Amino acid sequence: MHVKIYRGRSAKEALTQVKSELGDEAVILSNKMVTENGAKVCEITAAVERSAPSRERSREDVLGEALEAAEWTREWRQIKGHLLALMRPQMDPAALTPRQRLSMEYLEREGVEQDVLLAVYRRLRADAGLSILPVLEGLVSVQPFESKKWPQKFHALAGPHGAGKTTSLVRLALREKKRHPKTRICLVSADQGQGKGRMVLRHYAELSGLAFREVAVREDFGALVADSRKFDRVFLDLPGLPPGASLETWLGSRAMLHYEDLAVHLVLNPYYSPAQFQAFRERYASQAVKSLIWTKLDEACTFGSLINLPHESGLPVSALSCAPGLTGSLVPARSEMIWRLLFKHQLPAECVAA
Ligand SMILES: Nc1nc2c(ncn2[C@@H]2O[C@H](COP(=O)(O)OP(=O)(O)O)[C@@H](O)[C@H]2O)c(=O)[nH]1
Ligand SMILES: [Mg+2]
Repeated sequence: MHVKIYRGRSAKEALTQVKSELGDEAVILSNKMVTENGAKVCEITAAVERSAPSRERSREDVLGEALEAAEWTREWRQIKGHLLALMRPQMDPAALTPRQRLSMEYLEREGVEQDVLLAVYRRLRADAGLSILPVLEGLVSVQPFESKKWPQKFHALAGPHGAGKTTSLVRLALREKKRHPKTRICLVSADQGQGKGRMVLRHYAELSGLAFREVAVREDFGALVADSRKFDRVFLDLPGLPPGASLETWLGSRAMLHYEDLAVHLVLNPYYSPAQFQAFRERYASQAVKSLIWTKLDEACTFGSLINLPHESGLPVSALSCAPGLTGSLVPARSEMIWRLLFKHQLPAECVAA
């Protein structure tokens, strides 16, 4: 096995070096922020099996590689001691097979929360032959953002400031337009406080020959619905909400809360702190929210939140974004993409290629 350390100003920069030198088969052994000449840099230790046969490896092979990489195991044990011994009394490490235990330790290191680990533990304990992947697939559902899977005409993107709502909205609309050129699309800015986002939307609507509307007050949404026979798909850009505000209240005040042909998608970055996730979960909790869109995956160093949030909210993941550009950087989610991110820190191939 060939092991090498890469450093870059961002995880993306370091990953690009890994990919160009070691190729797609590289396994990420560790990923951390370090200080170099007084500046914070992302340091990635990667390895590649030089003699590995070039056959398409099964997902269990990929998982095995990640779990058996001795370097991270040693490093992690030194830092944390034996994880399961420290965990709640409900979890008896002896009840798991060594590989199951290793999988649990890996998840802990990725930032998967204790209550999720407990749910995983319960499933694994019940079946010694059970691998971690089907358990995770049971915890995180996926509903790819494709027109067949999302019949609603109205799609709104909600989430914190800077999460990537406006760019994701444009990307979803452009993707739809490219795949189905005849689809009549309308972009809607409901982001009254954010002049820039509104201008970006209007600009892209004009450039791409899409309709553009605004929703400011309660009556505007009703007018949009009345006018919506002209459109097959309507994408709405919602504002980031300040502390104390709630999405339910905001949607209610625009007569959007109970509108059946509307799906709201919550746009989040995977590297928010647990406290921020908690605050956003409360602020954006709503029956109207139907999926999660993860953006800025290229800037994350660990991916435990990709398991935590879907498990806690019960929401499926609909799309993943891993670059700031507007074309090809956002892809409909697939289950495999989630576990490749988690266990290999590998961004979706379609996304990287963009
Ligand atoms: N690196 C990276 N940047 C992104 C991604 N998605 C969005 N961005 C950038 O994040 C910034 C904020 O995005 P914007 O859509 O304006 O966020 P909003 O405030 O939620 O509408 C912009 O500079 C985007 O280009 C992504 O997946 N990766
Ligand atoms: Mg915006």
